Amino acid sequence: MRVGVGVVAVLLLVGGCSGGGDDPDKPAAATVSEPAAVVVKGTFTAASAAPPGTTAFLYDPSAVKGPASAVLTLREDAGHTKVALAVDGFMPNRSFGAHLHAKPCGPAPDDAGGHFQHQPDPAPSPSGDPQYANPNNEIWLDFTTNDQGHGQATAEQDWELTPGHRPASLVVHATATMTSPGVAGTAGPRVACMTITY
Ligand SMILES: [Cu+2]
Repeated sequence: MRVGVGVVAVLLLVGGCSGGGDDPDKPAAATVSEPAAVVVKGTFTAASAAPPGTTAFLYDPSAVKGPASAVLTLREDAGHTKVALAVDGFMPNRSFGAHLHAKPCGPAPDDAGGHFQHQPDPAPSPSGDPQYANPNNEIWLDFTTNDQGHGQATAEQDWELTPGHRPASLVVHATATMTSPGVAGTAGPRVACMTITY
């Protein structure tokens, strides 16, 4: 089932309630099988000291200025996927690369695997082919922080995520994402990672 079905179900439920009182037999919105939006929040923990169960790792302490956190929102809307990222606590006035990756985060930067791709590149990973490693086939969320270390980014794709094929993590990289053949999609070392839980 596509995540978008959940959005439709919630809208119908809201519409049905507008004409009269609440029907006690009607299931609450919370029982809809899939959420309208997935919101993931995390505070990055130094990977070297991360306890078991950690879902947001910091690999490079020089990328942040004090405690750093992220909020990632994924929303399906009429066949489109809308993703929003907001971060705080990163080094001010600096550009970072950011992408959604295929695997969950772990203590090692490479644990998150390669980029999530809507149409997977048939070539061995990592994919540096711009035909696949581009912001229409992947989800890129590069951001530049302000004076306060706050950054934000949005991306919109004309395809939907499905439970069988969707990203598992957000990875923040040290530099902005490159687009040239051979290096397309690369953005320097991985500085932080947050696992996406659906
Ligand atoms: Cu990446």
